Amino acid sequence: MALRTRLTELLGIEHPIIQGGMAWTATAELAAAVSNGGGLGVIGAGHMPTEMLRDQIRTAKELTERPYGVNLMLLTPHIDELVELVVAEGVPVVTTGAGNPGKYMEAFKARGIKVLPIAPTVALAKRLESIGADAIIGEGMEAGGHIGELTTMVLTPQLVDAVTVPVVAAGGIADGRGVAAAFALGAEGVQLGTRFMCAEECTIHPGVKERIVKAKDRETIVTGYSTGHPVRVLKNRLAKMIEQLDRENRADEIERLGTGKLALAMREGDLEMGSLMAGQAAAMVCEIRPAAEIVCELVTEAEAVMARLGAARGA
Ligand code: TUI
Repeated sequence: MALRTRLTELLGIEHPIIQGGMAWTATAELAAAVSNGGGLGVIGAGHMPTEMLRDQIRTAKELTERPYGVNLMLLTPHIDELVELVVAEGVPVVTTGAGNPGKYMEAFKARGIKVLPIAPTVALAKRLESIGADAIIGEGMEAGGHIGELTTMVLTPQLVDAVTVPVVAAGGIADGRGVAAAFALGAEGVQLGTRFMCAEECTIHPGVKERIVKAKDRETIVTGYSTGHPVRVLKNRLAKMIEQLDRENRADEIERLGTGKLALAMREGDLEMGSLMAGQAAAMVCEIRPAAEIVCELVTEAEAVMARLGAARGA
């Protein structure tokens, strides 16, 4: 089974499946497991101290011979230092989120690093292509964490029409049907976060995995619109408190209340006062499985869907 596209060619991977680089969640262990399964595993740098990211990169290098990536969250205050580190370590692939990586593009390219920025709009995608992005990850607002305004269904085909580099669809994809749908929209790869949170190798607190497995269709909410950085999370006590502050436009207090809460959820398993960033696809994640099995199942299912559609057309 193989879905070969310009993305698999570009990254030197077997399957066009990228694992979202989730802060406090996507550690070297998860990234290596996804890469060993033939996808692209990605370490989520988030607000990680530089030394910790160095350890994570070195661990990934020990655990896999295959390409892997690092996601850089551009809002982090010490981003310059993190960029310097990934360049020095020669990380094969960088994905970026929450901003425009333009300032760092030259440094990445000079080291031969493939750059896949996440873009929530067509305008930003075009700008990023013009400064050398190797592919664009279009993330719809079904995704977890920090999100844009457009849905995956609407964003993906517009990106495909607007840029010539490969487009990767993200947001709301949890199974092979979603992969096939993304391909139907013209994407040449997909990125999944929430599904990989429930990989066996994902080192988050087991309580969070259980919450995702049990999640129903209306379990997530978007909070923090008043801060300019809306985030999708699973509903809990913290989300309700932030929702109230949002209504009162108390952005400063939301920032204060939110500090450290992602780690509180993912590392300590505080399901009520932690920030349970996850996408709408949580409702479609029903089990905890090894990452390589998830990658394999996504591809096998997607191929079956596409074969079925092809057969239906021919009938
Ligand atoms: O980055 C994400 N998801 C994230 S980052 C994160 S950590 C965080 N915590 C609190 C507040 C903010 C972040 C949790 N989840 N996804 C990729 C993504 N990037 N979604 C949206 C964007 C984005 C937004 C604006 C990318 C570029 C952008 O550009 C604005 C501009 O033109 O500079």
